Amino acid sequence: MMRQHLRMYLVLGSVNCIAEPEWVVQEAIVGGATMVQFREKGRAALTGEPRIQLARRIRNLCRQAGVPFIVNDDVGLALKLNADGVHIGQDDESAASVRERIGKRILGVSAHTIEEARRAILHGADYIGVGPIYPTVSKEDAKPVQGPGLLRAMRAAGIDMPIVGIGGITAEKAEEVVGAGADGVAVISAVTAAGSVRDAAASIRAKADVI
Ligand code: 3NM
Repeated sequence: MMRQHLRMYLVLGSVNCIAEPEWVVQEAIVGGATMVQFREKGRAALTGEPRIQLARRIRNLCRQAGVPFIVNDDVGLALKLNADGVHIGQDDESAASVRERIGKRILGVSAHTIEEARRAILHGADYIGVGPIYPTVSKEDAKPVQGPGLLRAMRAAGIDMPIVGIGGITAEKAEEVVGAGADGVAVISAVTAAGSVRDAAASIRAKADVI
């Protein structure tokens, strides 16, 4: 089930969207997004009550569509909204401690090396996010580009847990990412900045579905 949720994973916050984020989420779900992460980060990000309200509205859209709703980095918000899960990076609270706080909810952890992936599994992650696979403009503090080779190396090292690739992924590149061993692709700009959000999500989903 987790692998299917990862197929076309939309990540977004208000700063990534030209249009209303709720509309982007709705259109992306119609196009075929299989999971949604609320990631309200960056200099112009919402804070306080407006941030919570936006997260709640996106959660409601996801719930209506039966698509899991994940909160980036903020366990308190995830619990407050009864989100389906939390995604954390290597610099955030430890995976083991987040697992304790969220119980059976989905736990995603970003991993940039085989060792980080192994540790995330040990600490109870349900999936790992691996990136940046390609150059990205959406994350200011992104690590050096890994290329799809890291996905292949992780699979070759025996890591068989659900993996989603992230960073600079477009419809043209999605096939290469799943071909290298990812269960799916996580995208921000290829969907949020597309002329047609719905068509962009649909074409990425079609490419990610080839496995
Ligand atoms: N995490 P886009 S790359 C949120 O490497 C995020 O862990 C990354 O955005 C990582 O699809 C990234 O626009 C940004 O490139 C992905």
